[in-house]
Amino acid sequence: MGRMDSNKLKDMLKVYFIMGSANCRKDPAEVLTDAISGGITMFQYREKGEGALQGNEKWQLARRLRSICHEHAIPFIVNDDIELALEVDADGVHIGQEDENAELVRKKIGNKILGVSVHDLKEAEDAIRSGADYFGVGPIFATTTKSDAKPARGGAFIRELRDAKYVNPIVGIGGIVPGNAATVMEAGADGVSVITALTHAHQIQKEARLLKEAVFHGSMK
Ligand code: TZP
Ligand code: MG
Repeated sequence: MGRMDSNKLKDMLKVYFIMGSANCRKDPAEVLTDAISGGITMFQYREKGEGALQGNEKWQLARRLRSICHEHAIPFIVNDDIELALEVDADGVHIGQEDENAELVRKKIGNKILGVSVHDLKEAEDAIRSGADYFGVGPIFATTTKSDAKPARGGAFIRELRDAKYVNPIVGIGGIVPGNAATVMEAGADGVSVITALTHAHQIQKEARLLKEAVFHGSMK
């Protein structure tokens, strides 16, 4: 099989749920199952932050979440940890600018999905040359989930990428909730990725549904 088809990937990125155990207020497996029932289209395991699991515990949770995803035909992506992604046969990896070199990562993962976080046109060009399949762009809105996040820029950089004629899949991240998701799509994103909008929701399934509604049909407000 060759590299992931860009239109298929754009569909997968629509409601991209990201989390690790530190983001969850109950069992991550339950959180993921609820989010899947609400209609998420892709999942990223991102084990970071205070109290994040390490070593064997991290790998075990990764395997558990991966099998839940695969039972429901949801692509399973691993953040940063290429070795883990290969070990659990994830569908792809997501890396930032401070992680392993994208070209090297592409070599290691073969045709698996490669997402790269980009913040300017140079990073975007480098990412594509290195074999990125999609761009992660953020923070769009203010977020407290990532302590070293850059300032929020709204949809400005997504628009800049589209104006520069990038047709590659783009997913926005940072402070996205059902009430503002439509504006991210209007800026030119193919989908939205969220952490706390779902992990901290009182009704995760319902919140995922609202997010999906906003992504596909625009804001209800
Ligand atoms: N990268 C940019 S903002 C962010 C990451 C990983 C955190 C997004 O979390 P939330 O809770 O959806 O704002
Ligand atoms: Mg990273």
